[in-house]
Formats: sequence, structure tokens, C-alpha cells
Amino acid sequence: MGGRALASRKSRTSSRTRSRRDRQEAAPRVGILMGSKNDWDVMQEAERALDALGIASDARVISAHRTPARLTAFLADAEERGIEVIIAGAGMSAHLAGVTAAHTLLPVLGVPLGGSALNGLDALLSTVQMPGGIPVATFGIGKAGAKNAGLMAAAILARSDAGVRERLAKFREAQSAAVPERPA
Ligand code: AIR
Repeated sequence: MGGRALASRKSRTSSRTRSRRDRQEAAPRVGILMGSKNDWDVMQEAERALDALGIASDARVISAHRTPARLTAFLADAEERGIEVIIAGAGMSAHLAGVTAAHTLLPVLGVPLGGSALNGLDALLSTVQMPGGIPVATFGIGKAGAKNAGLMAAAILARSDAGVRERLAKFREAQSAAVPERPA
């Protein structure tokens, strides 16, 4: 490999390393909760969307049913730690987003997950049918829902953060530019 190519590869690597370190050091602004580690493949879409917009997040496996104490402990100081929005994804009889919303004033974005005998319809109805007074903004089932929850969290942060707003606008532009005018 030539000197220039090596230097450019080195600089790419070091900027990748630096941005990973920056991400780790930045205080997370979005909490990404999921009911099981088996939900990560889908919920990672939320993290990826945030990451692409330079927004640090904190992903945790927390189940409203299996680890209720972990949920209340996470929420007790979430605001103090700088969390501004919470994304909560769960499958089956999904109460994570609703119980999260009951314990915090932060906006809660619920992602119903598939994989059940009812293909996520159970999680969708459990998440969306909140009693009046405790809102959960509910997204579509699965990966598209997780990605959109990440983008919605960014849109919420963009209201008071010009940098995020600009990156979100650029993302939309690039997304439009990537759509071909003709199918083939
Ligand atoms: N879940 C975990 N605790 C409460 C609920 N509703 C959900 C998880 C996962 C599904 O149950 O979010 O989508 C199955 O979990 P597991 O760990 O058995 O794969």
C-alpha cells in the first residue's frame, strides 16, 4: 500500500476510533430499553439511527415483568443523567413502554416487537392502547418501528439542538437523493 493510501487509511481508522470514543464519552441523551436481549437485533435499528445523527444512547435490557426493580432504578435518575427521551421495545404482552411512561415525565416512544405467535399484534395492542393520562407514542412493529423511534427521538432533540436539526435535515436530503427515479 502506498504512503498516501496508508496515511488516509490511518486517518480514517483514527477518526473511526475517535468517534467511537467520543460516543462512549458523550452522556447518552436517549435511553433504549428492551424486554430481552433477544430484542437487540431489532432495537439496534434505533441505536443506528441515533448514531448516524451523532446522538449518544444507552441501551439496556430491562423487562417490566422479569426485572421490574431494574426498570425503576434506571428511571429514578434518568433525567439527572441527561436522558431526554426513552425508546422502549418489547414483544408479546408488552408493558415496558407503558410502565416506563408511568414512572417518568420524559417522552416515551414504544416499539412493539414481533416474533410471537401473534406476530407482534399482541405487542402492538399492549403498547398502543394506553389508558388516558399516561401517553406512549407507539411505532410500527419491528425494525421499521425501531428505526423510526430513533428518528423521532432525534426530531424531539432537534427542537432545542440546532446541530441535531441540521444533521436530521441532511439525512432526509441524502435519503431522497438515494431513491432512484426509475425502478431499473
Ligand atoms: N418480554 C420480556 N419481559 C416482558 C416481555 N413482554 C418480551 C421481550 C421479548 C419477548 O418477551 O421483549 O420480545 C420474549 O422474550 P424472551 O427473552 O423469552 O425471548
